[in-house]
Amino acid sequence: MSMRPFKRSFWIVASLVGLIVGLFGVAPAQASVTTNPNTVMWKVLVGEQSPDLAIQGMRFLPGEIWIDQGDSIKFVANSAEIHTVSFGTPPIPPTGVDSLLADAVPRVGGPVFDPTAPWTNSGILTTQSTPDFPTVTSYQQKFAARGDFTFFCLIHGEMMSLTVHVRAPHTAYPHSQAWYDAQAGLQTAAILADGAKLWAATALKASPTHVYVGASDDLAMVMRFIWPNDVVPLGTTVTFDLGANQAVVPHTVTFTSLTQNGHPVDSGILLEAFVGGPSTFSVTFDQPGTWNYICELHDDMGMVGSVTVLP
Ligand SMILES: [Cu+2]
Repeated sequence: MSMRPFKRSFWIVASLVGLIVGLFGVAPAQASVTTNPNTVMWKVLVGEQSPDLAIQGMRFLPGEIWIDQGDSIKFVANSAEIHTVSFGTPPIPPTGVDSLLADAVPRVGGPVFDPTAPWTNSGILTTQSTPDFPTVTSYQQKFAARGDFTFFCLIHGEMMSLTVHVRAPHTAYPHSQAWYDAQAGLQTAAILADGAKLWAATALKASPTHVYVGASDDLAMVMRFIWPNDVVPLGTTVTFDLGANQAVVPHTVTFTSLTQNGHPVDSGILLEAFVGGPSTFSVTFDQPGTWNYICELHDDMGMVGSVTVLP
């Protein structure tokens, strides 16, 4: 699939509502800094996805972890969907795609977490790099300060957060990495099941003339057209509808070869009505043939479809 320069940028709009709600409720905890010889390295997964990339989760796993002063955490990208590990208040107020990218892309802070810094950021974590902006696959922080620290994903806002409890050196751990990993496995299964349920429920509402453009709640996103391959008679109007999204997830309906009145048939960015964008797009098919279309933001996750128009 082609990658256009603007491509994933708009994806980031997904977070704006959650972000604006979420950012300002998180206050840095009190911290005391000492040194100790501990070198335990913990692992936190960032994002979840189904093997076909259709379902994308919005969680850190675990979402809460107890470590000792001097320990480190390695955050590992676990999905094609982009995420960040962030703490504090972004330097640029996130009012749009450009400002959000300007905050999300640069890594801010050193290898040792400083809770007194106004802003700490991992850069954009994803398993699937893009030429559109720099990304990373992992991020490491050493915790030299004691306290309770809540990190969040700048892309998905407060619904995706991680609380790190940093306790005195040699405090007994309540859980092992194996326990967290086992929990992460269960939670991933629950997230993917939630996405599958959402997908199935949306499919029940869909028809060849009413195609849902993705589906989402605060846990999972379905990066698919539902249903993606339709057959209709000539002259049929098909409506593409964003209405199965509870989270703000932008998509496009972009036909790859169909033109009407000399113009490519392309919805542009569709957003839910409450963020001010159009949430449906209708096309009346006046030419027989099979017309392929893609979501320009998520085609690399397999979000593509076709309408076959019978003569
Ligand atoms: Cu999409």
